[in-house]
Amino acid sequence: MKIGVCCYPGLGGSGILASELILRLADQGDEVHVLSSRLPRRLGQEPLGHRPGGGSVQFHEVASPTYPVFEVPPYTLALAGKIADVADRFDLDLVHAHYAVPHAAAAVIAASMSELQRRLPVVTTVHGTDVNLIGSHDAYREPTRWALGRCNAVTAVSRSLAEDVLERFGIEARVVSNFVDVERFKPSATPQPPGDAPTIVHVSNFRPVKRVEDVVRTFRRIVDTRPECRLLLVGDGPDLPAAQALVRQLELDEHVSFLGYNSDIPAVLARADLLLLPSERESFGLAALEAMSCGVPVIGSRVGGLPEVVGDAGLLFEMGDTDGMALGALELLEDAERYLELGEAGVRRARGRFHPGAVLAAYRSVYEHSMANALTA
Ligand code: GMT
Repeated sequence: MKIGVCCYPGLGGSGILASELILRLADQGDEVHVLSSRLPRRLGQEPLGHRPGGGSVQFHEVASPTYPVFEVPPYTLALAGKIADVADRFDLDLVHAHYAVPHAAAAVIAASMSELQRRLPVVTTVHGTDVNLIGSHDAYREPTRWALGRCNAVTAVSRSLAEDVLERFGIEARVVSNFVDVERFKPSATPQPPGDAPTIVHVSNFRPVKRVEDVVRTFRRIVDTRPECRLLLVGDGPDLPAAQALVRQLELDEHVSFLGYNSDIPAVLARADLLLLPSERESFGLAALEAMSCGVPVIGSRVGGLPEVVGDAGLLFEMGDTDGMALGALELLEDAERYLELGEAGVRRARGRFHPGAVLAAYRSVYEHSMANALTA
């Protein structure tokens, strides 16, 4: 198949998931054309062009030229133009947009612009805040509803998010969950209970929905009982300064390290003892799945798709219940048997229902249906 994929290039989960999907499609023989404002970070770590399985990955940069009249360059228009151009030049079979705002609208406009002899099918995967936060903002809600309604298929990364799309936009989405690269994210050695100085990790883009300050508060409670614990904060984003200030205020400097984005996340997780994810929203929680795949139990909030992902591989609490999370973490750190059970459950779930093979097959079936229904439309 010849597939165009548009996604955000940063280290957000939607860009990571899109990149992992792109690489796997190409490794199964597909010709994949990536459209984004810059090369997605995850793709930058891999050789592009021809891939071992006979397929290929080509990157097409979407430039939004500025002009003195513009206060903000119109990226959606530039993206639509680029998708239509690539579709016509390479005779694309389909476009897959990741994160609806504004990729779904750009892809739908491109499908109308394209000079292909047939209609270009559009599949959009919604990832979370493109539906229940920014996508529901007055400025974006109606264009997003319009665009999703014109896609040949809409997929959602969890049941919880599919319910949100139905409730907010009246659109049925098929659930195709995210997956994890179980070869990169794996336990370091034979599973062991935490040692004398447990390492707790949080990985995120430090946006307000992640409640990074709750991570620090929860950790403070843990350190009150287990002063030898360490916290590694991985990632970067707007709430980083607030997190740094709270670490100083709660006198945790000696216990906390800020690792930024350039750390080797699979290696950090493989050495971790617990992952903390106390988010306000989480349509899926890719960081939780990555930790589970490494055998690391998750302590988090019971929101959105997190219960579907974590299942019996962690302990979830009411959002904001930092005391509960701290107590849960302390209990697990003390109970080797239960700790190992949760860790094994995580590895089992990651290698079962969240295995790349199963998810890829589901996306292929969505692509085939979309191509068939575009022909009859
Ligand atoms: O929706 C977002 O905030 C951005 C998006 C991203 O690009 O990181 O995150 C969402 O998509 C991820 C991949 O599907 C999910 O793992 C995250 O749970 C989801 N974030 C939220 O729902 C807050």
